[in-house]
Amino acid sequence: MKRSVSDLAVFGGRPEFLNPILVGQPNNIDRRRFFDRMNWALDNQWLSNGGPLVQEFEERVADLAGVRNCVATCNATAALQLYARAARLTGEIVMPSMTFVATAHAMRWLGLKPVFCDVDPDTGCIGVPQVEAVLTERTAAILGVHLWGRACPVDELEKVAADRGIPLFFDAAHAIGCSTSGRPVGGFGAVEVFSFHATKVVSAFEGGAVVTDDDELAGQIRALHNFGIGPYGHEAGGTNAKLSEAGAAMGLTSLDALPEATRRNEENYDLYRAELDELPGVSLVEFDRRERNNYQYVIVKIDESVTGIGRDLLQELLAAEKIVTKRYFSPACHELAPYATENPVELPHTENLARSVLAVPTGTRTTAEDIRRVCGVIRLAVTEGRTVRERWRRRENAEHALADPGRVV
Ligand code: T4K
Repeated sequence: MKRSVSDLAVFGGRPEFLNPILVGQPNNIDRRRFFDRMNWALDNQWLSNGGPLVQEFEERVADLAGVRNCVATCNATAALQLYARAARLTGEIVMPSMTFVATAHAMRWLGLKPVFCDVDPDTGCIGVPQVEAVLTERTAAILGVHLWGRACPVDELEKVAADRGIPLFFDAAHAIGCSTSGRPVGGFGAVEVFSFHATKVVSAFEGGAVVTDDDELAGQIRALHNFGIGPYGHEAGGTNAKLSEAGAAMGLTSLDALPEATRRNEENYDLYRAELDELPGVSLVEFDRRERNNYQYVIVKIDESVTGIGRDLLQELLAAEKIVTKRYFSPACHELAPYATENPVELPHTENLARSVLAVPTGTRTTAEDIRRVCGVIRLAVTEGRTVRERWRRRENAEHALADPGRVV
């Protein structure tokens, strides 16, 4: 247990962990079930192109999302693009900047123009006022992101989109197994898109899915993800965005483990809360307990004006302790190339959030003891925030002076 600033690894102390603990560590699965599925696929010599495991995976994802159709894909980025192609979108897509850059890149790659709007400062999601501030006659669609698994205000956004006569769709990469107003994420807007990347609560190694109640649209997306082949062939032709049977074997096994992953994630979240509660300048982004949540992203907010230590320094200090956190999402998309130069905008709430949030390790590999130790380091760093910052500044100045003896510091 570290007691003083000198115990911190950045100042020469022993790192808190011998082996790194990471945000995004894949959740545990039942390996026997996974290998049974893989052996079955290998025995049957059916490895891709909508095989039985992909079909089963699609059925189970559709069930969970409460919709009629699911098209499994190689990742969520491609899934977003498939919808944009199927819907023949051209022009501007209104979306948050507070998201993984994949959301914006997916659209730009197709020649669409991401138009970033600000977010609600509490939820990090877009809402009606933020969207209305940037809607123009060039807006082709609204793309909401259920950030950190917390759903956007779907009903209000659906109304805005309907009033304007433009489609609304959702990047639900973080939100499998979540609900809003008691209804599962998956059935809102024209389509919703899940990610099954290795770091997600349900993983297919790499993978994604488009879910929708629109049978015609689902048919078109299914064709588009397989070179345009099938009864719903599309003038856009098609691409190859299929999920493999190996991915589906993993996805199914990961779905089997979802209840346990959710239970453990919730316990972890509660422990972070208990450990960090009442630490001035530190708060956790809340989950609405009336809803179903997957609790996959535990987001700590740091208010530097109170703690004296900023989020970036805290992250650096944690990294030295072998605690790997992620700044989901900083810089925000509008601050990144190519958007920062192509379409400079100011989004105060987004910028504030992007500067202050840190995703901390959770998932089934993270133990209660790990969390207590992580929180112990955070507590020390924050309660001694001003001392840490000052010592860090002196250390940096000394390093610069060594590198450049003539420099005045
Ligand atoms: N929309 C949103 C809102 C998204 O968050 C994402 C993806 C997408 C769309 C696009 O979905 P996909 O097309 O990927 O299906 C990671 C993921 O690569 C990315 O999928 C995810 N969001 C994003 C939030 O996180 P990075 O750049 O942070 O990955 P990386 O390599 O730094 O790894 C993250 C952490 O996970 C590290 O602490 C290491 C750990 N990790 C990672 C992998 C791959 C492991 O422990 N094991 C692993 O196998 O983007």
